[in-house]
Amino acid sequence: MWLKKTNNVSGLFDITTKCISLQPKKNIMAGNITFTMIKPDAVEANNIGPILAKINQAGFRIVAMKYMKLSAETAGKFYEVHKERPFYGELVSYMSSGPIVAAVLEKANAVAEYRTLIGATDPTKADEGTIRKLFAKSIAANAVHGSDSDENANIEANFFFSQIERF
Ligand code: RTP
Ligand code: MG
Repeated sequence: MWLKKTNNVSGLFDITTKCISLQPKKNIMAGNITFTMIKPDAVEANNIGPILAKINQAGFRIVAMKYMKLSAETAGKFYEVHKERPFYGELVSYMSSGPIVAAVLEKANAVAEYRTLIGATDPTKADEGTIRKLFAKSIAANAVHGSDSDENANIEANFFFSQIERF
C-alpha cells in the first residue's frame, strides 16, 4: 500500500512512503468480538477440546488463539480491575498456576452471546448446558473467562494479540 504523507510543519514536502497495511486482515465490526481464556483448571482436566467444540457449535469464529502460561505479573495486570477485591491474590495465583488458552472470538453481539454461553461466574448458579455448568470446578476455578463489555473485549484482545496474529 502506498501512502502519501504531507509534512504540515513546513508545508513544503510531500513524502511518499511504501509501508505495510496496519489494518486487520478481516474487517471485523465493532461489537462483534470478545476475548476468552480457557483457565488452568479446564486445561488440566483435558477440556480444551470440548470447550472449543461448544464455542464452534455456538457459532463463534476463532480470530486468534494461543496456548501459554501467564506469569503472576501478567495475570495481575490482566485482572488489575479486581485489585481491591478480596479474591484478587487467589485469582492471580490461580491464573498463573498452569497453562491457559487465550482466544479472540467473533460473532454478532459477541460479548453478550459469549456470556450467555459460559453462564454465571459461580458454576452452581450457571444454567444447564453452559460451559461453566459443564466444566467449572468452583467460583474461582470456573473454566473460562469472557469479556464483560465491547471496550474491555478490545483492551483484552490487544493485551494478548498483535494485528498479525488475527485472521
Ligand atoms: P471472568 O472475568 O473471569 O470472565 O469472570 P466473571 O466476569 O464472571 O467474574 P468477575 O466478577 O469478573 O471475576 C473474575 C474472576 O475472579 C474469580 N472470582 N473468585 N472467590 C470468589 O469469590 C471469586 N469471585 C470471582 C473467578 O475466577 C472470576 O471468574
Ligand atoms: Mg469479569
